[in-house]
Amino acid sequence: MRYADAGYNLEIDLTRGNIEKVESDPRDTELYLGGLGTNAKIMWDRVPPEIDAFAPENVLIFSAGLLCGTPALSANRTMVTSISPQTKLFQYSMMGGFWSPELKFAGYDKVIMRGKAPNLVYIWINNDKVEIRDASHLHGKGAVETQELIKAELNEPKAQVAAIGLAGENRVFFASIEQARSSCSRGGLGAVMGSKNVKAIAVRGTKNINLARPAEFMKLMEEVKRYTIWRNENPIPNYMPILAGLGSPQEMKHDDEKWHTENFSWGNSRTRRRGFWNKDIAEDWKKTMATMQNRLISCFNCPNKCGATLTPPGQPTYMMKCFTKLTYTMAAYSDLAFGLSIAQKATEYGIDGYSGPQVMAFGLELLEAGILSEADFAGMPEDNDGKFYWLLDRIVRREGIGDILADGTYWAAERIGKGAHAFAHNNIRKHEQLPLKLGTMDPIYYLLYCCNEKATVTQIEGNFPQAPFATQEEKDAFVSDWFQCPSERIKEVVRKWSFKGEYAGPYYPTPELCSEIVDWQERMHYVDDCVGMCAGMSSFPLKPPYHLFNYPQIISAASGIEMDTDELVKVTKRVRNLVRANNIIRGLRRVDEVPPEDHWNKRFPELEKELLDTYYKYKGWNNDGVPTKELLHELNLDYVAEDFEKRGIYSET
Ligand code: MTE
Ligand code: MTE
Ligand code: MTE
Ligand code: SF4
Ligand code: MG
Ligand code: W
Repeated sequence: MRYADAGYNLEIDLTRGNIEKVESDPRDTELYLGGLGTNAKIMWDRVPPEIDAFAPENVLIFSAGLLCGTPALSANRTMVTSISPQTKLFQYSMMGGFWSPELKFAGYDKVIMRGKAPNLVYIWINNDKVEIRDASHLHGKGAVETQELIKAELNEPKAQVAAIGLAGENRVFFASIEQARSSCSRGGLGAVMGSKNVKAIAVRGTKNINLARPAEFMKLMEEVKRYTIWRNENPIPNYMPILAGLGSPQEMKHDDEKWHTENFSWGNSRTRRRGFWNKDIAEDWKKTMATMQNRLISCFNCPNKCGATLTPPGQPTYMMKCFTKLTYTMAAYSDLAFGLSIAQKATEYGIDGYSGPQVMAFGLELLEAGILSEADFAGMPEDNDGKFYWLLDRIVRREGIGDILADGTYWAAERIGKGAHAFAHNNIRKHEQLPLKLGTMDPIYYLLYCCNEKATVTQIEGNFPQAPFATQEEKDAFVSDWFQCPSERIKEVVRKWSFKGEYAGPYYPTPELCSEIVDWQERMHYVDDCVGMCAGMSSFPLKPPYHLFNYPQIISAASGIEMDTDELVKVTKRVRNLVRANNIIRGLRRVDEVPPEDHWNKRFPELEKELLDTYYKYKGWNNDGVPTKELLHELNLDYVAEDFEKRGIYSET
């Protein structure tokens, strides 16, 4: 009997229309847990680096995590994995909501798609009955609309549907996949789905997932629940309200946007607007939110409510959360009402709320600079908000200038030439980043920006505070009940870390300490992305209910896999290196691990070099960022080392 795992994957060959239910290898679950981990193994085995993102040979995987479908609070993430059209690298995006528990209840851990359907289809998984159905009547339908249409047509109101919109069908490089209140947003996986002619995947399941030691598991969950309630009643004092409690950043709950609007950049990540936030704007935006917001909502089996349903006047209702609240507003130098209204249309089209607005602002900047001409924008309205609506329509249809912008800022600049690359200035690995531009370099951010394998979300949010606490009392108080922290050294950093003096950035924490902190933050992200846990209960907030010291028992009681903290850390290392290996064979090297050049006004080239050197060494990678043979051997990844050897990767100078 399999525990926690359903034990079966669905293998779908879209070209032939062939569907197989295939038993998975329990040894892979032990080695890679599930979700991101086992996805990375499948990608490694099946998709060599010569395969383009849109080639039929590329594989697109929708995976539940190991704990999804168990009663574990907030275990609801679906990890979607493929090759990204934008970065040309291994991409994983994820969505919460309700889809992956439903897949587990239907009896599967993953849906693995290869090939390309001859015409637009959707997949309908109803327990043991799986069909590929015609979707020609859904051409051009919205990503949210499609979910409702499919449920109605199947007469299955309880089915969970993940769908693409027009942007995905037209292979916009930043097309998303939308599901309920969730979105698999970054890196253009919606375009990969579109390239396979798959409009949606609907799933309904009514089976159970087995637990290895149910009584023990439920006892552990009681503790998680108790601590979650306590932690939500006790937000971290003097910390940004959106990050002081649990969950993903609480943008739907909080109205005060002074910090974002004055510290993040507006337009195409250009202008910081000091002194922007005032009483009138605060009142206006508060009113907008009060008018449009219906209620706060959760994902499957989660006590938090990070999302909201919104109804902009005269528009359909949609779901929103986190920082997408502000990206359109700030890209267009407009107000919140505009941002929330255009986001409804963009969600229906299915585009990433981070890249989308920046790409539009980038287009307008090129027009202003004379690199693009009026003729390129023929027909565009005069008013500011109208320009963005117009551009959105052109991009998702790939019409005129929209066809070029639909490739994202990096590839658009490549096509436009004439110095356009200088305007694509906010990318990591060819992909738009959040428009955050800061004064002085921060060494922890630096490493996460450079080296994070999920380059589309920096994952800077983590169990370590984003800034020092102001007073010694606060520092000591914070550390006093920090049982989630794995090392005394890291606690010592929080006790000492200050805004000024000997223990201020960028030289403190030292590169060695930064490596240790970043390694811990990453580890937590990798566990979450393998077991399908929401980061909002684990790797994102300070002092979360899930951590390195209860995770091993929870995973073990659920799956029956022998596990302690050391073993769990080893698994995360294995997965992290396997994900990286997928990128190394696609050419990723040290030269690619750079933050946007103007991310900080003040840079420290020597310190930056030392940070990267130290971090690589800490990780067991060579000076070019390639995992060494010794490390790969230690992690049971000899097959990766052999492949690197064969490709001549170790003999490069
Ligand atoms: N959970 C995991 N495991 N991995 C992640 O990257 N991102 C968080 C949160 N939970 C994240 C995660 C962030 S920042 C947000 S805004 C929400 O998930 C996004 O929710 P969605 O993907 O369901 O839309
Ligand atoms: N794009 C759309 N369409 N909808 C969203 O909710 N969330 C943003 C961003 N882009 C969002 C979006 C947020 S808050 C985060 S953290 C990232 O997507 C998450 O990226 P992922 O889904 O690729 O993990
Ligand atoms: N980048 C930095 N430097 N710091 C952050 O906290 N958070 C990520 C992303 N990139 C983050 C970041 C996530 S999940 C979101 S949704 C957005 O930035 C907004 O994060 P914030 O609202 O905490 O600033
Ligand atoms: Fe969803 Fe928020 Fe719960 Fe995460 S913490 S599962 S984003 S409601
Ligand atoms: Mg997502
Ligand atoms: W977010």
